[in-house]
Amino acid sequence: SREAIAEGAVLLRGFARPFEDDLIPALREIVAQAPFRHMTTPGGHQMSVAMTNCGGSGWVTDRSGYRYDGLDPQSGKPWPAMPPSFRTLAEEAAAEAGFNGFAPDACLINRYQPGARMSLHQDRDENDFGAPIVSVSLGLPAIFLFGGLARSDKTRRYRLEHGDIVVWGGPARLAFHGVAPLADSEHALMGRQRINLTFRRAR
Ligand code: MD3
Ligand code: FE
Repeated sequence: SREAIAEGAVLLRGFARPFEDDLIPALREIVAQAPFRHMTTPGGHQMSVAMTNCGGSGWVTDRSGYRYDGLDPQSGKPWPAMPPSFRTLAEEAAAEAGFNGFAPDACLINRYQPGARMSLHQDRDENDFGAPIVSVSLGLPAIFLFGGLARSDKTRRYRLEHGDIVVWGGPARLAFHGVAPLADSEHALMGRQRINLTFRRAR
């Protein structure tokens, strides 16, 4: 199903389900090369969400700031390549939402264990805000908070479940958003965690 949640933002419920048998093993291989880690924000706080990346550019944060980097700072090696199944899924979801020709060069992989959250923020470390962001939810459900262009704008809540995809483009691209603390439960395929893949055109 295709549900407009704001101008430029489209929710595709269950769109990733036909891909899960390819995504989950590919994810395991990425994590074997570039393990999840809790990065430090410029303010010196450790994030409750653990992260890794695949693709030519990876999002990183440390005391010096947020940036995209072609190398994993933990290993000094390039991030694992973006698996064909990841790229195809992101391209097909973007096209379904009206963004033909999306060519992501970055896939940030977020791991939420029970209690992990992401406070309200904007994604503005990318070079081209004309490209959408495609986000894929796997595992436990989460309450996603979607606000407006000002931090103080009221937020709406969406429950994102395993297999759901949201495509964020146009005027929604710079909206404030966040994730409420993950409730503890067990998912049949993914266990006690939520994984979110965010595909971006970063550089
Ligand atoms: C709305 N991740 O990694 S994905 C992030 O579930 C991030 O892990 C969340 O926010 C997560 O930066 C939310 C949904 C999402 C991603 C990017 C957006 C929503 C967005 C950019 C603009 C507006
Ligand atoms: Fe974000």
